[in-house]
Amino acid sequence: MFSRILIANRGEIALRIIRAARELGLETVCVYSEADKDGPWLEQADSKVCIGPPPPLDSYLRIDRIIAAAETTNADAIHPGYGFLAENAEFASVCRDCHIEFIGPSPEAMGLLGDKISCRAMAKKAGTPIFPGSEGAIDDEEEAVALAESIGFPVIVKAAAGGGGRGMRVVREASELRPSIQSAAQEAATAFGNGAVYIEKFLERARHVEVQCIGDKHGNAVHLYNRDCTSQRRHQKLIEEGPAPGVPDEIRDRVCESAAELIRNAKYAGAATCEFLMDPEFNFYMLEVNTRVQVEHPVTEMITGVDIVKESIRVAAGEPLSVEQNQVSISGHAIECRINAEDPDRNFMPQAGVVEEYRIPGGLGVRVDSHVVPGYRIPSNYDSMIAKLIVHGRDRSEAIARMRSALSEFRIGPGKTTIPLHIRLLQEPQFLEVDVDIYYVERLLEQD
Ligand code: MV4
Repeated sequence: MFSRILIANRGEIALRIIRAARELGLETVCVYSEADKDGPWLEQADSKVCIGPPPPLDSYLRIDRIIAAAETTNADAIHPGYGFLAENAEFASVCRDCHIEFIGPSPEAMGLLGDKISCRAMAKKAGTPIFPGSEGAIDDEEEAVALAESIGFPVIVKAAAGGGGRGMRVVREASELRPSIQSAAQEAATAFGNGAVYIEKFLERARHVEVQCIGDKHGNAVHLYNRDCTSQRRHQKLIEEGPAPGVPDEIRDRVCESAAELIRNAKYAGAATCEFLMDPEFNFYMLEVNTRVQVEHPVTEMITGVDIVKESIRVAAGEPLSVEQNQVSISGHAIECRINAEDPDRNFMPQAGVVEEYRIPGGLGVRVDSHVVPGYRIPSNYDSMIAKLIVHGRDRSEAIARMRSALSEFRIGPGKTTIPLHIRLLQEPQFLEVDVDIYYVERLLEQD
């Protein structure tokens, strides 16, 4: 096992990693930017190193400075958290070259699954269902038109290096295909330095279901069941829950096992999430794989009891997974609401500034993952998520009632937050009846 790990992140996930490291008896080093010099999580770390000014490009994305901080503090490993450098294969590779363990997949596994074209090929081999679409990158527009005709419109053009909705074009008729391929490729080349694009059948009405997986360096991989992340706005998730409600057990087991098989096939070590779209008849198709620990990982921790962050550190150190598939089971239901410092009534305008009032809810089955304390100043340079409220109940209706109670107990001010929006969404008949698709929140918000 390691003796000291460096945390290349900030906010609630930095605190989450500190907690896991401490339980494992490891020391922690936090790197931080000048904007975060008073960050409450830094008080929980054993040491801290300033790596630059507020803009992420000058601090949390500076590979050279993070490596220098790890070397000067004698850290054996680096946990990247989510965002920033978490899915950067170059960073994982530099860590390896510097004999520092990257707590996540190898650069090879990250490359294979992080590139959406190669991920589709891997999924095909593993038997994980994918949408009908192109085999490799589109290199001939003539062929692409013929393929789209055979799949049937609508199709969607996506960038191999894309994700989170960037570089996508929905194409509804043949005449639009060539211009869409060209503009998507152009956008992807500029944004990601990789202009490769592919096409897939476009699914109009779908839920977003994902499977939490984790693999070790001994060839083992398990799934920790699924989550539903359909409640989103502009690719920003608002509510996540697990297990995905209303999915028959037999379907749930098939989607989960097919995801674990993909991770096992890729010889993947670390936490991974396989994203799927599921249609109203419960057909499912893999979208992409996230090669990191996700914001919503606590949902899975609450229903399985597996500490995903601790497990990710253990497998990076070469230890085998602490659980086998037949030891993983679902207990009850969990829901997470992302509490963002944003004003939903003003187009989700970020609310930077001092949090004067901050009182968190508690009680049976209530968990708050947050770095905020009263008097904390939210910097304007980073993500606006200031807390995650996660509840566990014996079933979905108990979890919903518990979440509504906990949301109404939460006091944050004077800035606006997404709490009132969550209270509203948890009363929506569509949410309660799981009559949802990936656009339902946006449609609801358009109505007011
Ligand atoms: C799709 C799709 C429909 N059909 N692929 C959006 C982000 C990226 N993860 C993939 N995305 C989509 N891919 C096919 N073949 C619809 C989306 C999509 C979406 C997916 C998940 C969650 C929210 C979404 C919002 C808009 C579009």
